[in-house]
Amino acid sequence: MEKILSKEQINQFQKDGAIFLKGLFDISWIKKLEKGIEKDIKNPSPRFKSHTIEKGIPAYLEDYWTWDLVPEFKDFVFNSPYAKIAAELMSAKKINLVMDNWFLREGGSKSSTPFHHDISYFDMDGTMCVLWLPLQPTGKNEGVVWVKGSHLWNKLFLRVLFKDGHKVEGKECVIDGKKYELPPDILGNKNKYEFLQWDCELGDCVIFDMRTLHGTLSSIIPNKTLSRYTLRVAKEDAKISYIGDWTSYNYRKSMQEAGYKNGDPLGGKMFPTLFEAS
Ligand SMILES: O=C(O)CCC(=O)C(=O)O
Repeated sequence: MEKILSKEQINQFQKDGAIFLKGLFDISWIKKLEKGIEKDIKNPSPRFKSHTIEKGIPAYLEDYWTWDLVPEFKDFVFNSPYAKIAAELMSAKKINLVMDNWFLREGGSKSSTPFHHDISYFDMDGTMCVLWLPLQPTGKNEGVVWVKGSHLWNKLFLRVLFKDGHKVEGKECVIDGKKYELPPDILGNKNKYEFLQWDCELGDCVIFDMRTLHGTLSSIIPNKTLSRYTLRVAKEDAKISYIGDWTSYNYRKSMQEAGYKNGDPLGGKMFPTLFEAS
């Protein structure tokens, strides 16, 4: 099968923990996802939320795990080139869905994304990556930034809530020999870190390792509404691993009700296979 990415791009992703990819997605996918968000807002899932506490001001909105509720998202998840790109980046034989989200920051919203890494939000262990696909042209000071190389720190940080105030959930602890620490104060020590940030045109994206720290760095508040679709997928080494009490209660409950047990490989109804090397 013909390769989409070069060896240099794959090496860069593995070294930096995030890579900018120019024009990989056809504009028709972007329009489709935009339409998906419009539909989702009109008929949201029970998981839809605003991270902005004050009412009546521009908000920072999110819905997740809606791929099987919104046909536009389902089409993207199964038929866009992402699963194949992810397989190349992670040298995977097989790619399974972990979870989809969208985020929409209304123009003028003061709410921001806390620095976090996605690995601590999920009851899974293994090699995973995340697509960050802006649905409007988004300047490098208007989205999130990535802490270069942070996926290789060999650290796990507690989950931080996106709701204003950015509360850290749970306490420092060791679970199954893995230490979960308080996330570092990135904003208070900006000069200690190297950041990756890119201007994105329509069709451009960033793909990052599930362990790479990212969040809002700039204090500039975009005056236009910006949205992005994000999609997490896993390589064949990923397993179900129920971790601390801070992981999303509803998500875990549904996984347990669907019969997923510790150590199970990904697959089945909730985590379908999206790509398999022939
Ligand atoms: O784009 C955003 O607003 C947040 C994205 C993010 O932090 C994530 O997908 O983990």
